[in-house]
Amino acid sequence: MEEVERTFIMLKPSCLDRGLVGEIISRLEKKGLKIIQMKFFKMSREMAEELYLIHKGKDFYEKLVRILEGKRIVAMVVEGRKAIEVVRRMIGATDPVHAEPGTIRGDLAMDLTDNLIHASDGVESYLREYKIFFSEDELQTY
Ligand code: 3AN
Repeated sequence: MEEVERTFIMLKPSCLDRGLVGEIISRLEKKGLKIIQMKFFKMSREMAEELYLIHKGKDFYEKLVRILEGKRIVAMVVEGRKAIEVVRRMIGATDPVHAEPGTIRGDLAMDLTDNLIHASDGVESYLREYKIFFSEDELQTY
């Protein structure tokens, strides 16, 4: 397949609290993305800080890290044609108020900091982010 790439996705703790894990996985699968790896993690402070490294020092940083620290998340790597762009479009704008209906945040979220889901915004972010959660071995396809 042409331009096949991978992206990293994290379902934030509110997805688990609200029982939205299945709904979101279902949307990704129905779109045609292939789930390469998926795991539950209890997020440490260090993992949260590493994931949101670029936001360190911003006024919402501490709140962002606290939403994740000590809580359970679902981390996954999905694959497909232009997967990074496809998933970002499916997720919608960062602020759920501006996210279009039909997108995950547009349909299912209200809060800006706790906006349900994270996905890599480019190849460089993907390469940095998946390594926080998965080893290269785990991403071999069988
Ligand atoms: P996205 O998740 O859409 O890539 P980023 O990378 O700009 O957005 O921000 C990372 C996370 O930081 C967002 N998912 C959201 O939880 C939080 N965030 C971003 N901007 C704000 C803001 N202005 N106020 C509060 N939280 C924010």
